[in-house]
Amino acid sequence: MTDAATRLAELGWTAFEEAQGKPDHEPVRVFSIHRSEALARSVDGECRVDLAMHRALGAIAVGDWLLRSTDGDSYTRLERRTEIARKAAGEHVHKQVLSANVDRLLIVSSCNQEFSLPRLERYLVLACDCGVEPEIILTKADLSDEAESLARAAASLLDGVPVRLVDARDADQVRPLAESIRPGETLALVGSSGVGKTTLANALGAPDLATGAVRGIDDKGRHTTTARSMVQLPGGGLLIDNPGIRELQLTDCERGIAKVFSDVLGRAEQCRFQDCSHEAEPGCAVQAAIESGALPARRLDSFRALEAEQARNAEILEAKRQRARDIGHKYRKLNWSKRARRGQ
Ligand SMILES: Nc1nc2c(ncn2[C@@H]2O[C@H](COP(=O)(O)OP(=O)(O)OP(=O)(O)O)[C@@H](O)[C@H]2O)c(=O)[nH]1
Ligand SMILES: [Mg+2]
Ligand SMILES: [Zn+2]
Repeated sequence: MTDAATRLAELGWTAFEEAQGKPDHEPVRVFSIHRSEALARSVDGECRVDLAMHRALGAIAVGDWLLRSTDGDSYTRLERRTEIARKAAGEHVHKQVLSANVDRLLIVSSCNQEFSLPRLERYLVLACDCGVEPEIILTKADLSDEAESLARAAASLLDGVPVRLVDARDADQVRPLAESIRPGETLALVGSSGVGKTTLANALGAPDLATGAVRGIDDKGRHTTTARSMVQLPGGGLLIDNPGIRELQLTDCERGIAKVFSDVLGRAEQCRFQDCSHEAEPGCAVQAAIESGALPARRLDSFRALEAEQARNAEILEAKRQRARDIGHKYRKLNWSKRARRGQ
């Protein structure tokens, strides 16, 4: 590879983006987004993208690839290899892309009151749905006597999911994770406030990022990190640190649910009735597995809750998309009849 090609690969450029490249256009990757500008990096160094001047770009996310025309006058966003999206916080249902073109999602949880299997299941569904490799990092292992059993419980949630137990402040304990990062690989840290995402980023060698103490009573963090940003790690690889997520609400993610809950769905296929609700029907294989102890009842509850949530949000999103399509259609019809009247 030429020097420029190597530097581009180090920024996370892959064959997927290469296939979308255009002559006379320079690829730049978005590292952070501020009110009116995005900070991006190309093989030649840092650059700023004035978002007010380039409104046509639409919503961009940290990790996005843009193509800048040689005169610097225009930008286009490349199609995303993967996107980590959730239902945006608040009453209204709309999808918010948290990070783009991520290869591995580091789901961070801590060995204290914050640890919750249903929460981990949510994040696993998110990762599996968007085709990103999930990995669970349990921090604050130094503060708990039951860290090993929490790690086993976390590993039972998805076949083959790696689980690492660490004191995130200790670079030696974080080293195996650091050594597993491939050059040009993009990782994103997600999890509640105060679990140690930024502490972990610092232990991985990220340039100094601020961390904050948690409250004594309930181990909750104080939302120290307030903006998403990506950094280049000294050993290669790119890392996106996210602000703590209060509540991860899923949108349409049926694929992710099917993957994470294959134990429930596999048994559901064996039920006598195809439309079994797994309550009290005769011949229900799911209830039989729960009674025999092969399937924890908690898994069925989690599956039901997530399935209902994604279906609700997906339905509202689809209705919105349909409304937007209808408005577009009416608008095009109106323009067409105006042109027809003008005899164009
Ligand atoms: N004992 C111990 N403390 C830790 C560990 N990881 C993080 N901490 C401490 O937990 C507090 C919160 O850490 P942060 O890294 O700021 O947490 P965060 O997840 O980035 O939080 P937000 O930015 O608010 O989302 C800091 O005081 C850290 O020193 C750990 O593994 N062991
Ligand atoms: Mg932080
Ligand atoms: Zn059933």
